[in-house]
Amino acid sequence: MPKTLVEHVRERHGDALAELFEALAGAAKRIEARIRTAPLSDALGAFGHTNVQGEQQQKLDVFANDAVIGAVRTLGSVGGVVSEEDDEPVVFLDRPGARFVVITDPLDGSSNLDVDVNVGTIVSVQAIGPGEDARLAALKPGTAQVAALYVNYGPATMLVYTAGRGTHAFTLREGEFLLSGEDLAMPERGPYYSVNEGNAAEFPAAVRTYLEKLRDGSLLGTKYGSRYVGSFIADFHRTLLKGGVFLYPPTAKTPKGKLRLLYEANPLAMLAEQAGGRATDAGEDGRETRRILEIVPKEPHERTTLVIGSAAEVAAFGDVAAAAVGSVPQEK
Ligand code: AHM
Ligand code: MG
Repeated sequence: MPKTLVEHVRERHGDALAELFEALAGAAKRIEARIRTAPLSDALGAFGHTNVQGEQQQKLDVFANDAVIGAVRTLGSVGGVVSEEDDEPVVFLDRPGARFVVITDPLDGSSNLDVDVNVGTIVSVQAIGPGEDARLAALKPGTAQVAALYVNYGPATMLVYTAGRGTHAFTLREGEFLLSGEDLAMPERGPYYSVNEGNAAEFPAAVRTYLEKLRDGSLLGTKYGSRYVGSFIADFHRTLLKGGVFLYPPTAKTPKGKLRLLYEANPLAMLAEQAGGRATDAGEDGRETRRILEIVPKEPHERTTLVIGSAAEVAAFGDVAAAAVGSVPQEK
């Protein structure tokens, strides 16, 4: 019998993190059960509220958010939750023993729900120091993350986590997340790039050049294929296992990128790096690229551009972006 998630975390990282993971895995199982039968249970469709991102909340967004918050609320080790779905962080009062703040996108890719395409849950865990406010504790660079995980509700439901000692995968079977891949290593390079090419006309010149060179094989010696689900977890999970690169560059609509630093880019950047991959921003505004995990956040819902994946492709993007710095006159 393969090791369970909780056993794995307890052995490597101790009781407190294992207890937190048990709670988060419990939330994932509730979300999974609800998603699997959603078309039969009136669980699909809009909830009728727009979140702080200006996006229509789906009923399942609200269910997933309640599931995550409800699961960790009773743990004395958790001081609060920052969620994509809540404008303000939820702070649990009177928690002298709080060690963690949970930062989450409870149901990422929810616009794909109505068409039965993969969605995911993302969690980043930051440490809270004695007396530290949960909101401020969340506003640390990704290098300070204690742990990161996602759940991919795909043909199999898989939970992938790191707590700083490798990236490990677990598959849900009969109510238990069981170890199915230990110390995952992202291929050094891969066959695919993944980007919403519908926005290509709005991408900076460096991004367009990079994609062209991947397609024609002049950058890394092979011609790249294209894959894009439009669910970050599905696109990242494929990139983790097969290699390649996922990009969300600036667009006219989202000049600072679409994805959120704290609960989308940071946790997946930690998982990528722990598997030998890399993650940077797209070096917008005529700057060179920055490592995602070193960006100092200013507010919980801030966005970033993102280039994440195998070491070779992300490094090559950095080279193309650096060559473009200074070649385009910047507006004063
Ligand atoms: P969401 O958090 O509102 O679900 O939005 C995030 C999703 C990601 O899952 C995905 O990578 C991205 O939006 C796709 O955006 P686009 O449709 O612009 O390509
Ligand atoms: Mg989301």
